[in-house]
Amino acid sequence: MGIFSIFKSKKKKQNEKYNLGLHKSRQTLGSLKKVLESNNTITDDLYDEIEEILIGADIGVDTTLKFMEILKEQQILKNISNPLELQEIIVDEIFNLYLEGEIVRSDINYVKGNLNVYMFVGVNGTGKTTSIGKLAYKFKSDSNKVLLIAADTFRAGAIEQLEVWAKRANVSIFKKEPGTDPSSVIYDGLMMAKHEAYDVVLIDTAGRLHNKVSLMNELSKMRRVIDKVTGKGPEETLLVIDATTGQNGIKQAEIFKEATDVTGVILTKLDGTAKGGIVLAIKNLYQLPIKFVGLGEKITDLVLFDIEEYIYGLFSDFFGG
Ligand SMILES: Nc1nc2c(ncn2[C@@H]2O[C@H](COP(=O)(O)OP(=O)(O)OP(=O)(O)O)[C@@H](O)[C@H]2O)c(=O)[nH]1
Ligand SMILES: [Mg+2]
Repeated sequence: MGIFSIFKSKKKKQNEKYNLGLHKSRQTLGSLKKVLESNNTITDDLYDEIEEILIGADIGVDTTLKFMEILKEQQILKNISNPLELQEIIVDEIFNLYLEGEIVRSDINYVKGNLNVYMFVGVNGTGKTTSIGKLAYKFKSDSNKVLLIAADTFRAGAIEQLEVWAKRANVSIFKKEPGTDPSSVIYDGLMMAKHEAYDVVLIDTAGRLHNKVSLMNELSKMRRVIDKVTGKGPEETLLVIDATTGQNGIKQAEIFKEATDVTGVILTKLDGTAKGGIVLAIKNLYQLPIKFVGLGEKITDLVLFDIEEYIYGLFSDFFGG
């Protein structure tokens, strides 16, 4: 049974955060339903319209073309002539496309009783600091002792911004003077975390993109420091990507992926875009799991990525939702 039938038969209850956070994207992809309804037969024109909507939702040209091939294949295979029956194939195949031969685990690497270190990287303004604040709150709510390390010593105001989040989440922060070498802040912060038996350390880094070589050098220096203090690398290095920046934005983030060992993606501002298809583009482009999505600006608006909730949120009108 495909995911479509499961949703349909279970009359799945909608996750409110996904429902609200995806309302803009639902308007774009939701127009698929109207297009399917307004056609009596399946024609090349209908396929062109579907393709246009998917590209407009930022699924990415390559992924869309791949998807369209699958859709046409399945239509022939299943002998479908009523356009509305394509709904089921669309939903099932988007699901399959995301899962394709992949690490789909979206939960975060975490070992109770250990010092768990998470590093956040990405282009400036993508939502690194905000996501750290939200995650700190999550970890704290799960009874962890949490420390934020202010290793963005570059941008004016960055340390203060992290302090505000530390207060909101009611967690500790380790900071030094602006302009200090980020690796030395990380070293001292981690030493403190080790001695004071913290469970979780979240490291904020600067988002500037100067040039690739110096970015690489700086990020590998940070990792060496983490290795040295903890005897292992970070549990996760999370690449933070802004969903509203579209295909160009995600291309920029590629530099970070090349510069360091990224283990997963946090996709922020999904609530601010009608182009929620970017989830599939990232998967296709980076072959990285999306671990969390930002669905708003409140401290509780960062949720574990769940492909089923995502697809249900996008296509709820297919299910009469
Ligand atoms: N609507 C919405 N806004 C978000 C989300 N995540 C972050 N933002 C906003 O995005 C803006 C930038 O966020 P920051 O956390 O400062 O981004 P950053 O990556 O730390 O930026 P730099 O430190 O300059 O590199 C802020 O105004 C946040 O409120 C989200 O999921 N939804
Ligand atoms: Mg920041």
